[in-house]
Amino acid sequence: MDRDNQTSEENQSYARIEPYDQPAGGWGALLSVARNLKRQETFKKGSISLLNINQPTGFDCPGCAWPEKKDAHAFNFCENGAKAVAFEATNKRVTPEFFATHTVSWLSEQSDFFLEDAGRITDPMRYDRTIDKYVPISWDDAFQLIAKHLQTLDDPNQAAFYTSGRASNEAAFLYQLFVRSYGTNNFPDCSNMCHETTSVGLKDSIGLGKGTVTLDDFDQADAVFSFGHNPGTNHPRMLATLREVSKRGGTIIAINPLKERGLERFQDPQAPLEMITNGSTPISRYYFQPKVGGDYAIMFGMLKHLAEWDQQATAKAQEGVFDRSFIEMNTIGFNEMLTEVQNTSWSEIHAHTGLSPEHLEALAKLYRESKRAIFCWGMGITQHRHGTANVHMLANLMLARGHIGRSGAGLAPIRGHSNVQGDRTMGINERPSPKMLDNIDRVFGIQSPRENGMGVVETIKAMAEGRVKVFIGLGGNFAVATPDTNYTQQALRNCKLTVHITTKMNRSHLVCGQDALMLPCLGRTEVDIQEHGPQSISVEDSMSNVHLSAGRNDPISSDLLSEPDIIARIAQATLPNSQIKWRWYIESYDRIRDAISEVFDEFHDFNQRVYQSGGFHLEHPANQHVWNTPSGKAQFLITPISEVYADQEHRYTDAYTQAKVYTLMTTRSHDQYNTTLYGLDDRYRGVYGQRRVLFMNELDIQAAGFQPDQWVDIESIYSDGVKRIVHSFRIVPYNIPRGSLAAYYPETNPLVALSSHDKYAKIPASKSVPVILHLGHAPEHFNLAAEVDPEKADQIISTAPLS
Ligand SMILES: Nc1nc2c(c(=O)[nH]1)N[C@H]1C(S)=C(S)[C@@H](COP(=O)(O)OP(=O)(O)OC[C@H]3O[C@@H](n4cnc5c(=O)[nH]c(N)nc54)[C@H](O)[C@@H]3O)O[C@H]1N2
Ligand SMILES: Nc1nc2c(c(=O)[nH]1)N[C@H]1C(S)=C(S)[C@@H](COP(=O)(O)OP(=O)(O)OC[C@H]3O[C@@H](n4cnc5c(=O)[nH]c(N)nc54)[C@H](O)[C@@H]3O)O[C@H]1N2
Ligand SMILES: [Mo]
Repeated sequence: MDRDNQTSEENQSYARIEPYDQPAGGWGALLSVARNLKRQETFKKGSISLLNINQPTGFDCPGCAWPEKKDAHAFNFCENGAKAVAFEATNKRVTPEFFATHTVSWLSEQSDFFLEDAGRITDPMRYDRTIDKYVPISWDDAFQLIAKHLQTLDDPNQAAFYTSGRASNEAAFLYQLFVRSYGTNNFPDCSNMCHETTSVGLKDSIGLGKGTVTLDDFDQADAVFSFGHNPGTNHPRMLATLREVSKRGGTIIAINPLKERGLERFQDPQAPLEMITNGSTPISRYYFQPKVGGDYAIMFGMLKHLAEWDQQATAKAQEGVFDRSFIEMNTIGFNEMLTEVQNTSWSEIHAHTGLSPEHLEALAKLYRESKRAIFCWGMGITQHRHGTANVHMLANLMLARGHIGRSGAGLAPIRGHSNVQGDRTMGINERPSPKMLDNIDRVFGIQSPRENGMGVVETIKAMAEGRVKVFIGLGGNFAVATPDTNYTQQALRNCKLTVHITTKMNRSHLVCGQDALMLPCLGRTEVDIQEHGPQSISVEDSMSNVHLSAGRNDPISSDLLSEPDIIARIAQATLPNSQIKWRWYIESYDRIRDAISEVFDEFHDFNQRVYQSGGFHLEHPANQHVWNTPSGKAQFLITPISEVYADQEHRYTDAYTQAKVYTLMTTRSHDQYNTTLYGLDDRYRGVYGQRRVLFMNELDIQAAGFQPDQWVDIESIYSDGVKRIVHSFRIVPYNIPRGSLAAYYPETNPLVALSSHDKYAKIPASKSVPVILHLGHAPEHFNLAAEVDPEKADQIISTAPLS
């Protein structure tokens, strides 16, 4: 059906707000899987693929980085993993004929949903500016074009090489080897928008920027604290683990401004009894709703309570609260930290938490009472101007009670992309360690550049200022995932060449440099056949388990190359005098893995170990109380509260001193994978058929003189005075603390100033955007913005493009 034929009535009746009273998972999840497979015309193929997800001989789910259960049986996937697979394993194809009928200008007018839903790209394409269309190009010509551009730059640092976290270890390793052989460390990475604060913060605190727990620890923990992540949507397989914790009497404590359904109740689609009886398992026993950005003050307050209780106990000659012998043997900075905590008044702490003093004390007590505690966290902790400080504080709390290196306890950052952690391990890092560079140089006889390169924020600025002229993206959707959309897209257009190695079309491919290429690659679900036969790739999950992944499906087109192959061919064309036998590595990926084991000690006997069922685990040295920090000890690090929250002062510009400034978090709906939209519902939050919604506290709505359902424009306020505004968001009354707002990313990315980021890790502060609201009106595309009934799955659905 043509979408223009839909009556607006039909659309509006589907676009609705309807609170969801069911648990997360359950029949709703199964129904959604079936619908999504149908929509992608993949029912048969998709179902075969689903059985192979996360199996010892199958492929790694591209959905998230949550580890697989060791005793994987028939199913080891979830609703949103199934959507990710269906989206990749679709039968829909974007062919040269498609591009011959559509100009890039026309495509740019279409929604992000339309672009990606069009299907898999089948052929390498080059942008032809004279006709404003993508036209086919041979692979060889494409590689020559890249080579020509890279060879004619004045300085290798004028090129930047982006990685999105789905790239395999093998692809990532070759990519960094090529880029360093070429001569730069410019590795902007999706991690720069995601868990970089974790990587930087944990490296400072415990010597390595990774989590310390494994799945087994969840079997022994007595308390699991969940700070700022939404497993029901983003890591649904984690709910099965949390369900087990809850069932055996462990305490789960959620700290989240939004009441997320997955953190409240879960019906496990793989537990027959629960499904048949329509039962569910409560997840969190305690749910604390701080204001957005309140976590730092909360953790600071927890420490202050612990310190006071410790003093009281020792005064009575009772056992203290802190693990003094652990602290003595393993750490530095404890007393300095305590002094800072003691010198900070309760009123200063309470001003920023958004919790009542009683609730804060109760939370601290829960932590004090736990003998084996796990801290989990996600974007609610990392994507703040004080994200690294947040991570330091998580580590402080854990170290103070000796919870690191103890079974059933430790730090569990919940990573996003399925191999984002592995890409970093493989050397995708703009600030590489000298040791790694020395190893690479020794093994390959090259001279890696020693100066640090650029991450995402610096790269955007450099492109805008003409200092970076070639942008190459290994996956991802840089133009949409990054902050300050208008500025960023102009920066990309400034480039001489933009290249995207990709499976599906997205907006980044339409924001072209003078020259632009789209290079289609194999996806995870597809078989990758090279000289020595079918190849596997490897990935590292959120808990440092490394294992193989091999697709089974026939490739969607005979003209696709694998990611490692594309990288090797770019390298060969660009560096004709290189001593590295690029294409030789592609004949068998075992050779890439052998090379990896020569560079990284922890990957010794890589091939031998990774072919064992389930792969192998990379030990975190901190669990053996080995601290690879400058001091050789774990480090307590504290930032004064006044410094953390000082940036709030900069929000007010003269023109707006009278306006109420809210803090907006930009977050994910249930029907999206980052910039990929699967649909327009956010089931657990009761939103259907639309995405331009703004969650707001009822009292704030009243106080501002607004009404539910009213349309508003959102404007962000930064001291640089640049006007950043997005139009036509519908107010949805919601259980969210006063002063805090929530809306979906990426529609709100135009609001996030590039300069607003964590000081150390430079992650854009996309969870704390200072905004004011203006009265608005329904979007022009409102009829299009309404999704059609999902039962009519073959219909086109569309959202308005980014403003
Ligand atoms: N289906 C699906 N799966 C995904 C993704 C996806 O888009 N779709 N994305 C993948 C990626 S790359 C990532 S990084 C992860 C992201 O997974 P999450 O870390 O869950 O990311 P968000 O959806 O942004 O949700 C952030 C959560 O933090 C809360 N929050 C916001 N601000 C604050 C705050 O100041 N304090 C606290 N305590 N909480 C806060 C929000 O209410 C929300 O529950 O998921 C991965 N998995
Ligand atoms: N405001 C705001 N902004 C954010 C966030 C937020 O919470 N709020 N979250 C941030 C986070 S956590 C992240 S990780 C980033 C995500 O940033 P990115 O990783 O850049 O974005 P994705 O949307 O995951 O990329 C999707 C694209 O990847 C391509 N793709 C999919 N599979 C493959 C594959 O197998 N190979 C290749 N080569 N390409 C493939 C497809 O073309 C698809 O369109 O966004 C960040 N931006
Ligand atoms: Mo992420």
